[in-house]
Amino acid sequence: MDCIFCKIASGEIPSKKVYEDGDMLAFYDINPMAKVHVLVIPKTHIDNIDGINAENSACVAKIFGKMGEIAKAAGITNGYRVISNCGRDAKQSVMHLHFHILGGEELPERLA
Ligand code: DGP
Repeated sequence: MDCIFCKIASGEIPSKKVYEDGDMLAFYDINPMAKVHVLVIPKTHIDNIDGINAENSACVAKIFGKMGEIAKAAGITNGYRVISNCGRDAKQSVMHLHFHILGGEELPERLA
């Protein structure tokens, strides 16, 4: 499968990493939408939120369990927003489940 985030997860495509373990990777977004913009992905390929099920949801729970630690490691100290675009109307551009962490500054009331 030709998935850019699978290639980032495997290290085939380099990224600026914030956190990594066997199940997930957090790295800086190439096109930041806030002063700090990190993407968190499961290493296992899941297309998007619609692809989460009872068999693969443990990695998603683990990602959320680490979200605060990742935000802190990226230098966020005063709150953050987590977004996951799912499907065409949401303008999902990379078909590998990812969670945007946005922060490092006061965010507009509505970014999503
Ligand atoms: P979304 O629109 O929710 O599918 O967001 C995809 C994000 O992925 C977008 O903010 C830009 C980012 N992105 C795409 N390609 C790369 C890449 O090769 N490296 C990094 N670091 N980020 C990427």
